[in-house]
Amino acid sequence: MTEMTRRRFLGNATLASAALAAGAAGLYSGTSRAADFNLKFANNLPMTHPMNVRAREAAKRIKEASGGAVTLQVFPSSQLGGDTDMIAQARSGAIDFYAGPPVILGTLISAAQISAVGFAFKDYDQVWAAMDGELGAHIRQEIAKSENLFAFEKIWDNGFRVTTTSTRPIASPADLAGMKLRVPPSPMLMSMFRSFEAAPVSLNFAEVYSSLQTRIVEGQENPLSLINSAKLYEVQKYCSLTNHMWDGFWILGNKARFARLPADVQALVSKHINEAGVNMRADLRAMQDSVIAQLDGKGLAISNVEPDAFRSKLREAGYYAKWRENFGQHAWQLLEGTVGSLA
Ligand code: X2X
Repeated sequence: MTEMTRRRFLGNATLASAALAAGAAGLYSGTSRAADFNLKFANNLPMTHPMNVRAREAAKRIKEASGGAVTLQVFPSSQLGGDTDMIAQARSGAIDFYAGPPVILGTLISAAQISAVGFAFKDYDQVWAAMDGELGAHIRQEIAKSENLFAFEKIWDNGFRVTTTSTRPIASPADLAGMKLRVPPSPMLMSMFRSFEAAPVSLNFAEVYSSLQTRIVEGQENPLSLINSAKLYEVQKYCSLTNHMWDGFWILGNKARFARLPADVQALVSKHINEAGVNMRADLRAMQDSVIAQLDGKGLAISNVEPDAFRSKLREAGYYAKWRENFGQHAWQLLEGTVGSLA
């Protein structure tokens, strides 16, 4: 049975005949051969984060369903390099799949960062309506226009970004003035924190913990679940619930490498990657309530902010006008169709 399943996935004629010959000679059992398709998935998140828990589960399901013919190797924690490197590797085909945050993808494909406009999405209902709907489809089309990348249908979740600091809590935009804050390599985040007159420093996530520990920067901004799983509470004092933007991860594939896979392998991989994404969204949502209590228990001083003051400051700084022009009227309308007017 296993061997028959394997054969179904041996779309490549050479491999198929080699397998048949080897099988006829009784040279292998279905479980002892190396995989025929060995795929690599790299990302920047810790092994314990729902992204990697679900990715490993998908890998297991893909292996089982293909009788061992297809393996998906998961490389968490920027093991293959920081995001800037991973994007380059996904583009060149050195890795098959990369979890690309819209904010970082914006360095390459500006249209991809529209989902990260500051204080746009108010809750997850708005996020998934837009990202599983027309706005998401528009963004995937823009990504697919790039020479060598495409995005799977279901975007994965990172979360609503909040701000942690070691020096002072952030209650109003004025508290951000002059603050040395780590942000990902991201035009959108740079633009936003410059509009707040902060001093944003762009660093890959792999360097966040040490840059906070050595106080090269005073703070950083990331979703609560990641602040928890990356243990940033060990090197930060305050956590201000700015919820200044939602961010996720497009699972990006290298076009040429994916196109070389047989159609049934493509379908199998797509199904399990999309399913894993939907499941990890639910995992993160289920964690949301408990994570604040956990971080509080670990000594972070957590406080709320009033978002209106932040939104007004961005408006006054011309932030929304600038990005509306950058993304164009069509895309902006798709965003405002879900979140309401941003002007
Ligand atoms: O680098 C970050 O801060 C992270 C992990 O949130 C992203 O991937 C954008």
